[in-house]
Amino acid sequence: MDLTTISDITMSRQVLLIISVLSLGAALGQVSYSIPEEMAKGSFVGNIAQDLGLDVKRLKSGRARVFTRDSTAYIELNRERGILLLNERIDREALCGQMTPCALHFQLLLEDPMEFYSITVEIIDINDNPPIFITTEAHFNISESALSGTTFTLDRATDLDVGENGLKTYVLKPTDIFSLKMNNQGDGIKNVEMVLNAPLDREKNEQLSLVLTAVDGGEPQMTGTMQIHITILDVNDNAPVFTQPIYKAAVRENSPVGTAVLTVTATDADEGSNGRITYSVSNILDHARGIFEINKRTGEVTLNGKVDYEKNRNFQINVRASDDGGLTGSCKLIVDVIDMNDNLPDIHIMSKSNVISEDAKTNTVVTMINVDDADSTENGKVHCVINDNNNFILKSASEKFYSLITDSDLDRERASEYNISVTCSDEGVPSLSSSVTLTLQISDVNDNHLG
Ligand SMILES: *[C@@H]1O[C@H](CO)[C@@H](O)[C@H](O)[C@H]1NC(C)=O
Ligand SMILES: [Ca+2]
Ligand SMILES: [Ca+2]
Ligand SMILES: [Ca+2]
Repeated sequence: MDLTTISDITMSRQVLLIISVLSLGAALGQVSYSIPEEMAKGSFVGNIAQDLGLDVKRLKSGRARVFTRDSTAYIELNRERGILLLNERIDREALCGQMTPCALHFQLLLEDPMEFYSITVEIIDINDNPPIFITTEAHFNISESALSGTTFTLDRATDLDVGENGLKTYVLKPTDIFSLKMNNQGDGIKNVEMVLNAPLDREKNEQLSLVLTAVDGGEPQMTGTMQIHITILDVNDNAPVFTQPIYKAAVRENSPVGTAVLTVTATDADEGSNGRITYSVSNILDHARGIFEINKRTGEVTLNGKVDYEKNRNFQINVRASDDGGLTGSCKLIVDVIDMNDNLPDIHIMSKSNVISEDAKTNTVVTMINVDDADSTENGKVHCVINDNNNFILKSASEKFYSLITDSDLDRERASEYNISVTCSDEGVPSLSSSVTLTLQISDVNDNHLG
């Protein structure tokens, strides 16, 4: 009486005939058949007359018929041929769901004398249902900082078939970032989870797509799939980075407040506020304080004070870029000041004779002059000249030093006083110049004899 001995489901029918020891006179025996589901109406089920050892005439005379307690008569008796036929196509899933074995139980009744035989027809499952996911798309939002080993529960699939034809396993692809973990929960139902195996990086890959496939164990195998869409959520894992570590700029001295110096730029790979940059001046020496201003949104550096080449020829400013999450990057800004010709030559009389004797010899030094110009290069190169070229020479000792010397004999009687103007000009364009006037008295010597 063991139906589980029916092992080969590809064998469409197999008969077990058991003649029971009778307890109630009329019940004579039991016959079992097995047929696959989904056979067409009219298909042969079993040769009942032969299997019970009954003559077809006896079937006729006994008005043999099939008796079922429930109303559906799936199996009918062909009395003329003594065989059982399928009266209606059977869907095992509709008839038994997940119950196994799935069998029809009915009796063959005969009259004169009254007899009955119990007949069992087992309906063998065929693999006519694929595994199915209720929802075919799943969406996950996963932080890029999620740790390896984090698990995410996936929806299970169902397969209406039973046994080997039922759901067997799952496959997740691709396998580089997530793997699949199935926990058998004891009742044969597998809990499916995907496990993170590799670090995520939103900046490299913001969307991931995977396919979960459920497969059954039937032959041929059937499958069902679910798309898994993953959005990687940003965390603030990138600091702002300047496009250059050092920026160089030049600004003319005396440029007005508001003059643009240059624009620094930093980028941040993160998203939204994690990537929104605020620029600021982070570290500035006293001499540069207040002279430069940075636009915190655009990074444009402008002049906010006066730059004077003669005071500072260059500035070094540290600029910081901060994102809203508090990460920072920095760069250095070196600003050279371009000299403008804004200084007059400065004439300084080092020593001076106010009076000179008229018999002083040629080449007598009368005055020593030091001239300086705070500007640089051409703007600071100075040449001095005098207005009197007859009696005096302005002799250059070095670039910055001049001596005024006598060039001829002086004669008080001709001129008792000289006003010598010294003019010093730089080579700037336009040139700037300054002048001083030296007044020199000629002292008398008794050189005119009365006669
Ligand atoms: C993922 O995040 C988006 C945007 O914040 C949201 O609209 C969506 O509902 C989230 N999805 C899930 C599955 O949490
Ligand atoms: Ca089936
Ligand atoms: Ca199946
Ligand atoms: Ca990020």
